[in-house]
Amino acid sequence: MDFKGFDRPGSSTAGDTRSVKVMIAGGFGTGKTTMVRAVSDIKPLTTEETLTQASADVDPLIGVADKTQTTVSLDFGKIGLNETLMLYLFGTPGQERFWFLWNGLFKGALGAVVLVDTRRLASSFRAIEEMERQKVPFVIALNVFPDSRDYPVDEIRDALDIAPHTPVVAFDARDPTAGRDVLVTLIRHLKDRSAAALEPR
Ligand SMILES: Nc1nc2c(ncn2[C@@H]2O[C@H](COP(=O)(O)OP(=O)(O)OP(=O)(O)O)[C@@H](O)[C@H]2O)c(=O)[nH]1
Ligand SMILES: [Mg+2]
Repeated sequence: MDFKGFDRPGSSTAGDTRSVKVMIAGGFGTGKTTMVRAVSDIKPLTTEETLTQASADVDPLIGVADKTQTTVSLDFGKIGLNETLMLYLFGTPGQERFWFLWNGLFKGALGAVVLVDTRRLASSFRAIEEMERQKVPFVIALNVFPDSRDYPVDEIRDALDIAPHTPVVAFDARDPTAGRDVLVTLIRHLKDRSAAALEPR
């Protein structure tokens, strides 16, 4: 993928390789850590702790009942999309009590993947608001679970109240190839946006 003319904060070039910071965001238990683990070329850094009963009321486990761990700080992974483009992946914590960490984490991010579990759409509202507030371009990745319903994309778009140009793709966070495809969609979206910004008005 050609990445010329893509100079913005959040990307740096060393030799022929461009490094880009990408956030993996989304609501509690939507599969952020799972995605970073699946796609990372290196053994990812994760900061997971055992889920406590104290969080059960604020972050219900509907649909992810066998979940035992939650991210308390961040996930970190790295993936080379091709010989010249390296993505540094920063997974955010999903539990509300750790959201105060988001500000620092987003610094210098070029784009984000927002994971959504369609069985619990509302859990990702706050992440989407945060992308819009911090002006980080994003794609929506629907993490499909066995009992997820197959909603038309337009319905999802309406429910999430996102702009028509924001890509929405469905995938399985456990599948490295599918996760990689989501990241390619994000990079294409970033390129389209920067091309559009350069067009005369
Ligand atoms: N069936 C299925 N299970 C998944 C999938 N992705 C994640 N899981 C499971 O769902 C649970 C949640 O995944 P995590 O990766 O911990 O989610 P997270 O978004 O990092 O969660 P927090 O850090 O607590 O916000 C785990 O038990 C995973 O094994 C998926 O695509 N399909
Ligand atoms: Mg996590």
